[in-house]
Amino acid sequence: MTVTVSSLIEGQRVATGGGHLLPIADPATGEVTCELREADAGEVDRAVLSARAAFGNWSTMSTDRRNDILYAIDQRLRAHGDELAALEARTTGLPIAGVRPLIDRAGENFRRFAEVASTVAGETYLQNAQFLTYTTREPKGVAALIAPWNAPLALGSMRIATCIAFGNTCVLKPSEYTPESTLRMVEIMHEAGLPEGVVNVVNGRGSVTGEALTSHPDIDMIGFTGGTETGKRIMAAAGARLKPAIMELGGKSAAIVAPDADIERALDGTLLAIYASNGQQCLGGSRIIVHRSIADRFIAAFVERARKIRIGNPLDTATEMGPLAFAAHRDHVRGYLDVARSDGAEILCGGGIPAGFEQGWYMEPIVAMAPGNDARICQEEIFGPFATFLVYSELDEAIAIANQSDFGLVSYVWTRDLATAMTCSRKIRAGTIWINTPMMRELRAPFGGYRASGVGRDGAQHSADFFTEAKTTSIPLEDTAIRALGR
Ligand code: TXE
Repeated sequence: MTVTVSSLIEGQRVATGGGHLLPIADPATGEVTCELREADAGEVDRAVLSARAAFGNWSTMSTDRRNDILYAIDQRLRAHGDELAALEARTTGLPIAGVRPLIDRAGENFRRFAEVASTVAGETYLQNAQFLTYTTREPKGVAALIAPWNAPLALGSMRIATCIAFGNTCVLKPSEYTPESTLRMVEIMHEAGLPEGVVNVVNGRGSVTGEALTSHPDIDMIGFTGGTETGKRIMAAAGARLKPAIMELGGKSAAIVAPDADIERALDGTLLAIYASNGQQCLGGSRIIVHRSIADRFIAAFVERARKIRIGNPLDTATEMGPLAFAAHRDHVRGYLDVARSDGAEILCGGGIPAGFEQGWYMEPIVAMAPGNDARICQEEIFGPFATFLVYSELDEAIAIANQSDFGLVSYVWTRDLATAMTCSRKIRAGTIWINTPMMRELRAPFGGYRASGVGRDGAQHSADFFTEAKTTSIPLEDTAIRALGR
């Protein structure tokens, strides 16, 4: 059965419209199960007008009242957790065991940023004895938000929560490969009491719907999570209209495994960091840099574990790796097997189509040994289950390898030595350093990338700074003299 999806404007799914029809296949079977009716520029314009119309009430609603709604959204998303997790897993190919906690995380995004909004305060300045100066923060306006296909609900809810918690309204465009789950999430948000027009969803290709949205004259800022090349195009559109943009882009993150590391924990952590979410994550630890003294043992154990990863249907709770999101992306990732060989790298395992999974976009997790960090497989974001090993002797060499990258999103360090940990924390040029842990998010802390990994930071005060305007007001405390001209 094929469903047709399109936009959601003023709290309602848009049923009619002449937009281009895009077939969307189920990643596990390759069969078309959904048709996306693409929002054209006219539909995008309606969505922006809806967000603008809703901005007046939403931006002037008391923070406490807004927070009541955000807390209700958190509760209702959690209450629909199983439904949303099944929809997200089926339409993205992500194993449901990994997706289910991400739905609670989506709810938490609204709770956390409501908490931040309830603590936003201004400053007062009395250093100039003649004046009282104080600052306030105001909602910025209507945001164009663009989300990717690798974690539609976790990343889409982060974009929405950081925007509306501070009194803004928005139009969100999910990826054209995974439109369904975001529509359902936003419907549930309205059932929780979200006023119509605060969050609108338009679906379609980036080159059509995405460009119509980011270049719309009546948007005030842009929030984007996606690839670096697309990020450049969106920042160019923002620059043309002088709109602020926050960008969470690609990565090619290093995981350093020191000789004193807890080997079992480092194995678990490095496997998870590259193969979780079917390897499709910007913060994937794709370059594993192991100390020479433990390299043979560690890599052999890693390959043995990679070969045993349970490949299966994303809706099966035992599945550890499902199909990649769409056919072209699976081909893109497998294409790097030839790149690796031309790099002079050695493929240690994986890359084939698992027996019994010829339907859909399945592939075996890949492990490669690179000849050096200048290899393409070490420099280019593959964005799939493709782990690349490098070997080092001295810590400064490992840090130099980690930093020799266009990207700088996150880095992982496995060590029991405090000096090693602090040296890596200080010297690795990446937005987040995880020591002895796989990825974890502290939403109160800033998150974002150096260099090609992004512009700006999400998280607590950093999101408040981006999504509000700071205003300064000064009032004389006494009759101050004013120079009289022209008397
Ligand atoms: O995502 P795109 P793609 C990386 C990863 C991947 C590469 C390309 O390396 O291989 O990006 O992936 C919308 N104006 N990541 O092409 O193009 C698009 O419709 C406005 C990392 O699948 O970045 C979608 O909604 N919007 C990333 C969103 O941008 C445009 C997650 C992301 O699409 C647009 C995904 C335009 N001109 C991919 N062009 C992460 N950081 O997690 C596209 N879009």
